[in-house]
Amino acid sequence: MGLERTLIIVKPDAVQRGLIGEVLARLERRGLKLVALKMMWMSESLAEAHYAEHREKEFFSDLVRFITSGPVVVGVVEGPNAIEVTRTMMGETNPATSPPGSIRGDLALTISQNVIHGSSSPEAAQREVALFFRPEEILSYERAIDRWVAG
Ligand code: IDP
Repeated sequence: MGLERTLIIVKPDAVQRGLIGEVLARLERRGLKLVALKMMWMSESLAEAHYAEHREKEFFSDLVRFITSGPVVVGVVEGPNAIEVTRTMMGETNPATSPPGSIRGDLALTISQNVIHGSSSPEAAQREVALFFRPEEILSYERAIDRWVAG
């Protein structure tokens, strides 16, 4: 079974709205394992590096301004197909077309304030996890439930 790790960010809108627990609880309830977690205020340079693929887009400066506008919670979640599972749970980039039951479909309204980031591919996950966490900040541990959710 292919265990994957992916980066999640609870964005500033969700922190301000008191949704940290709600977002993390959904990921935990699915069975995903948090293996790293911290609260931080992203610098402009970290935000620009994280969103480098969007550098040429017209919304880039708004995106960097938003993601650096307040504290975020950044984590690494691990599990079978963690990258795809997290993306599916997030819904579409635009909350307006995200189905009910998804994080964005239940908790967000606009594309610029869409509550959560999750890495979009194995390559992105590897790059983004390394951008936010040192190797020793990512923990390896067993949970008693692992054989019931990741067996
Ligand atoms: P994702 O977060 O669903 O992976 P990306 O295409 O990687 O979506 O875009 C990163 C973030 O940039 C989105 O979550 C969203 O907040 C913002 N964004 C994407 N497209 C637009 C747009 O057309 N207008 C404004 N913001 C956008």
